[in-house]
Amino acid sequence: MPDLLQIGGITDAMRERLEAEFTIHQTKRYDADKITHVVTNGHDGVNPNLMASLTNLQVISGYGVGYDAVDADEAARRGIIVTHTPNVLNEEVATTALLLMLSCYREVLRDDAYVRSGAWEAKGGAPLTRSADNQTVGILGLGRIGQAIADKLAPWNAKILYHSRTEKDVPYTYYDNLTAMAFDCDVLICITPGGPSTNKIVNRDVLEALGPQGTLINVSRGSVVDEAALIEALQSGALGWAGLDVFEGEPHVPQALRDLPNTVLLPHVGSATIETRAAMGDLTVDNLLQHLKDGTVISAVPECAHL
Ligand code: NAP
Ligand code: 8YV
Repeated sequence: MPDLLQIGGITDAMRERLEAEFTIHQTKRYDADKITHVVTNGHDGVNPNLMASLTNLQVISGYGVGYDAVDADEAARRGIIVTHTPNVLNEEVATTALLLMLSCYREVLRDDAYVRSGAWEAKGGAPLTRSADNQTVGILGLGRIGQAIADKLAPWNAKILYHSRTEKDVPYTYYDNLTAMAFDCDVLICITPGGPSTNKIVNRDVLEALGPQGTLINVSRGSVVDEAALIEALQSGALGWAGLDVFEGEPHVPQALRDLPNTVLLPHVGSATIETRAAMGDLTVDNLLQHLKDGTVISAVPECAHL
């Protein structure tokens, strides 16, 4: 059986299907020249030294849509196909973005604590919150998930603005400048890929443009937002609220972010439901099994689509 290197965890269902077709290696005790396939995840990816050491590697199958932890250009240069799991998680990640936005607007964590602490009985009704209806929402990255977020915002009667590299044929207002969009919106939702081209593009200027009444939602990658600038803006009141699923050094989350009352923090669970993770796991394995069968894959990343 061909040799598969497993990086990071996989589900029991994935293991069962993979074990039937591959010898799975999880430790450092393997013969690098024998490994033809790798299964990994969006966080661990495959580091450059490992990629270079696996001289007979043919496919890297990623459990996740974001592949910033793999150098896909270098993989393509080496003839290695990188695959990912687009589309099957669009709705879940969009739901997570909405969950964070609604939690910030309606102060869900504060009010939950209000009930649990007995403050309701002791002090009476909780302070009022802000309505999430009729807001202007700027989407940074109107791709597969960005479009699902726009669709899910419809019942809240949101006005949608967007910034991406290219203008799309959509009924929303395009901004070629992120700071200008941040000036014009109440909520900025980040859903671009990570990597060098988006590194800290949500910087101090963007956060200040979003302003004291503004809300930042990040479900993309921690690297997209300048976290130090974000903490300062939230502490000073230059930015109103932040709902974050991803962080620069996750799983480490700076104490300052944890201490702030105007943040809602999630442990990178954008796609983390039983149903969606099962669909992602199936596609991750399907890519590997199809490659064994006929040398093709289902969902190569764009950089490897020609291989
Ligand atoms: P996608 O369909 O490729 O969409 C990406 C969007 O980002 C596109 O609109 C693209 O613009 C835009 N973009 C790329 N580089 C940009 C740049 N430098 N400046 C401005 N816009 C840029 O990807 P997707 O499937 O929606 O996934 C997006 C990302 O979400 C993933 O890569 C991953 O990092 C993140 N994600 C997070 C979770 C989570 O658990 N929190 C789960 C899934 C995905 P163009 O169309 O103009 O190229
Ligand atoms: C995964 C993600 O949790 O798909 C992505 O890009 O960020 C998440 O769905 C991550 O890739 C870990 O596998």
